[in-house]
Formats: sequence, structure tokens, C-alpha cells
Amino acid sequence: MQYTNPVIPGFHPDPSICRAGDDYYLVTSTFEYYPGVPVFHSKDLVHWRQIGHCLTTAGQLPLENSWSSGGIFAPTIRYHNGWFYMVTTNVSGMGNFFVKTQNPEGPWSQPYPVVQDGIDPSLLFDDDGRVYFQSAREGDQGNGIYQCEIDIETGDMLTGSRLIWTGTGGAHPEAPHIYRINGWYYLMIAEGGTEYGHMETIARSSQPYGPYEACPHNPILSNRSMKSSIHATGHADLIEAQDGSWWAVCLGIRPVSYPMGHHLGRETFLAPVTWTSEGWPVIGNGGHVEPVMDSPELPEVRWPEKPVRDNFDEPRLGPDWTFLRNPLEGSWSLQERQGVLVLHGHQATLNETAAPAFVGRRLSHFTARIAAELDYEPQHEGEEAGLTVYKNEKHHYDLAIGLKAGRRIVIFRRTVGSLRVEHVEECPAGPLELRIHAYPGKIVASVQTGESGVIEMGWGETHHLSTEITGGFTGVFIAMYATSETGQSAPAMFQWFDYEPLE
Ligand code: 6LW
Repeated sequence: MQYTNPVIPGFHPDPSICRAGDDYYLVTSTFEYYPGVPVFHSKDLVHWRQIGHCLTTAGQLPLENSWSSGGIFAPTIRYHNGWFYMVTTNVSGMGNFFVKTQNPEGPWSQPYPVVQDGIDPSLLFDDDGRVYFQSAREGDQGNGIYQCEIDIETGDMLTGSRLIWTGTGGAHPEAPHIYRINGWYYLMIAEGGTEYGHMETIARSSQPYGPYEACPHNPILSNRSMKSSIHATGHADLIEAQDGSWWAVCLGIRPVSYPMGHHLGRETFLAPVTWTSEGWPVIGNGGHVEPVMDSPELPEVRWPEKPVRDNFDEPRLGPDWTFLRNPLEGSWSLQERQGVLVLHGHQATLNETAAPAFVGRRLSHFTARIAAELDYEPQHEGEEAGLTVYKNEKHHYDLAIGLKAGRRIVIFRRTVGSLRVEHVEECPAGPLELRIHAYPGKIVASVQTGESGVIEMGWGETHHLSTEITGGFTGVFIAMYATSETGQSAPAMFQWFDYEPLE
């Protein structure tokens, strides 16, 4: 049997994995999005379904100061003695901290801060009961991986921080994980930066603080300089399956077009791991991750397909739905009207690092049909509501209903850096179906009015929403949103939302 990469498509970077018996759990980073750090569950390493989030309260995840691609950087998940631990960094908030739970669906505990700074924290639960904390920092001993011992009950540092490895010379030694395997401490890290030079390297020692001896065939994973649909592989985590086979999850990107651009974000890939006779790992096919690879020999467990339509009939939003920063109280509701998602626009807009009324999900496929029925009668110029194809405050395409000279209008607006282009059409009365069709290279917008009428609103390149253009660490979201220059706005009533992958 074979499987297809990525195993978790769309913006799901910096994966970390743990196993509890025959169950696998995986977390990814979320930056300025809320709730933070989705938790995925799998029985076979290939099929994943989201079961919740680690960070579901503003106390765990304050994002009011988060710039785009600030907030939550790479997490690590570990399972030890019946407890799950997730450790990460809020780079625009509390720095390094962990949360814990006995039920990975949540809720997770309050945050336990750890004073050692840096990014990409990880935990090693050693056989003697000690717990070591690693992070990547530019410290007084140099640039690389630092370690201290912590009290896992409190997060308190029990020792000072020591530099334990600087890597093999690539830029940005980061994403450390230490594993105890056959008496060795293996320290695996990412180097080269998270772009096209990304790679994974490893070293080992008989002692937790080293000296660490580098693997003679580093990097053990990289797709750099390859003719492949997959690039930037790295930031990996290893797992031993219950059958003794070894696997790695890592991030990678799938650029489209020339020049290369990836707009779906960094995604989660799976690759087999083999060991040399000298006890060094090789990830994937000679260090490469491929679109199709041989499956683990674990009993396959698939999850039900996600329904295309969300009718907003449940009392709570499903785990796909995401806010931009901590949502303002009262800016969204499922309770106000039965079976309707109501947004109340306020002064925060999509063009600043703020928290406008915004409920979105990741664009996780190159080709997809997205539609929403919106019932909205704007009362003032300067208020609008609709759908946005959103990368960050400087790069987004919006399909919205607004008001101009007393008339209701439909707007398709493309914001690309300092450039802004608007196409406006007059809009018939009544609820409208807003439609976005995503293709690998373009985003096409239209509006369905009544039974038959379709207004073509235009299209924009996915390239302008790609990370190669926008910078940052995230991927494209499709969101329902509402804003209002005056702060006053009519309720934007979304009756349903469709997301249909077409690949
Ligand atoms: C992640 C770090 C990185 O924490 O990007 O470029 C950060 N390197 O490993 C965000 O994904």
C-alpha cells in the first residue's frame, strides 16, 4: 500500500508527533490564529483528523500584540506517564511555556512558563526521571541549541542553560528534539532556514549535554536543489511505531508556477526512517520526501470525510474554524439566530494587524469550490461583509457586499502590498451566494443572485498570496468577515458555508 504526501495538507507547519499505545497525536504551529495549536489523531500515521486545539482561551493564548506570523511558533508534543505535554513559544506574548492534559482532545492546563528563552522548545523525559528542556537561541555561548533541566511540575529551571550543539554550519540551527535510542542521546535539528535550503541534521552523545558527534551523512533529510513537487523539507520529529518501524513527520511546501510560489503554507509530510549499521537514521528515500511513498504496515483507520457544507446548526464551531487573533467579544455568534453564523463588523479591518470579525478555515487544496450564502443589508458607507482569501494584512482578495451612494454593491478587491484594485458591481436585493473558485494559479470570484444570475467579479493570481511574495510563516485562509469604518454595522448573516476540494 502507498500513501500520498502531504498527510495533512494546507497551512500545518512545524509538526511534532507522539505515540500513546497505538494512537498517534500530532500538533502544528499557528502564529496569529486562534484557537492555537491544533491536535490531530491517527491510528496509522497516514490518516489524520483534528480532535481539538491545545490553546483555547485568551489566558493560554494572548494574541493582541501579535504581528502577522508572530504568536505561536513551533510546538513539541510528548507523552509521558499518562500525561500529554505541549511546549511552544508565543513570540509576541509569554515566550516559552508548556501546557499539559490527560485527554488530548482538551481542555489543556494553564500555561507553565519556562524562563529559558529562544524558539522551538522541546522536552526530553530521561530514563532517570530528569526532564530536559531544549530551545534554539542566540545566547552568550553562541548561536545554537541550548538545554537546561526543568521541574516538570512547575516549569522552574533547575540548572543554568548550556549550549549543546551549533549544528553543521547551516543557517538557523533550530527545531531541536532529543531522543534516547539504544543508550544514545540523539539530537536532531533543522538547519538552513525554513525556505528552499531547509534540511535536517543529527548528532549523538552518550551524555545529555554532549559532546555531540555529528552524523557522517548529514543532512539526513533535504529536498534542496531537487526537481520535485516538494521543497523545503525539514523541521522533523521522529516516532517509533508499535511494530518497531520508524517514521518522521516534517514540514514541506508545494510550490506552483514559475517563478515558484507556495500559497497553501508549509504542510505536514510523512516519511519512513531507516537506520544504517552504524546507528544513524536516514529519512525518506535517501533523504528525500516524495509525493507517494510506501505506507506503514499498521492497520489502516480512515476517518469520515468532512461534509462539504457547514449549516451552522451546531452550538459550537467545528475545529476547522479559526479566528484572526483573539476575537472581540460580540463580534461573532452562533446563538443570535438559530442555524446562522452572525458577524458584527467593528472598526478593525483586514488591512492592519488587528482582530476584525473573521471566521475562517485553511485553503488546503490547490483546486476547491468555496461558497457562502450571505444575508446582509449594509446601512452605512464604509461597512462591508463577505469572504476574504487572506494571507496577511497586506495580501488578501476580498469579495464583499457594501453600500455606495445609497445602493448595495458587490466588491471584488485585491490588495497586494501597496497596490489595491477594486471591481464593483451593483447588487440585486436579497441574500447572495458569494463564490470563490480556487485553482493552482488563480482565485476566481463570482456572485450568484437568485436562481439564475451570476455576476463574474474577476480573478487574482495565487502567486501574489504566496509566501515568496508575502513573507511570513502562514498559509492562505478563506474567511467570512465583516468590518465597519464607523464601528456601526448591520448583522452579516451567513446561512451556510461550503468547502469542496476538487482534486
Ligand atoms: C519555527 C522555526 C522556523 O519556529 O520558523 O525558520 C518558525 N524557522 O523553526 C516558525 O515556523
